[in-house]
Amino acid sequence: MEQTLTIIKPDGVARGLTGRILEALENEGMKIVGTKMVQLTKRGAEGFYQVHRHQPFFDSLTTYMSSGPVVLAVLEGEGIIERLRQLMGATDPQKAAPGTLRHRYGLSIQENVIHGSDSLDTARWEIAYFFSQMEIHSRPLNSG
Ligand code: IDP
Ligand code: MG
Repeated sequence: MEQTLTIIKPDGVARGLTGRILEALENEGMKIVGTKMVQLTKRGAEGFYQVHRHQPFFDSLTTYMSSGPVVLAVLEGEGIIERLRQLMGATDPQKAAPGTLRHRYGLSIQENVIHGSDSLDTARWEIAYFFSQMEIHSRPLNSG
């Protein structure tokens, strides 16, 4: 079954939006199969966002992403990668469609409340960056 990684970013956790965002995901039928709160180090954020290392916003992005705790979650379901991206909305909250999480809660193009993997390969890599197999509960207990 397809899986994706989501992150409630430091601005979302700090503003007390964790519950509301997880509820919105579950209301859309997205199944949470792993979750934890962590505070990234600057190095950890740089590793996670290494594809953006040549972008002008890289230093600012990784400073922000390591500025406070984040809530990580692995979501599972058919077409979950694209479904999450749709629910998140465009990177820039000002351009995100009404009803999307970034439109509702995003503060700026950087502090845009939520991350979602953008492809199958990225999702696999991002999930493995943060979660061990034992931390992902994609099958019912006692299923063999
Ligand atoms: P995405 O999160 O919608 O996939 P990406 O282009 O992958 O967007 O960028 C990763 C993250 O980097 C964004 O979510 C946002 O936090 C930050 N970011 C993207 N573009 C800019 C920018 O132009 N200025 C500042 N931060 C940016
Ligand atoms: Mg991206």
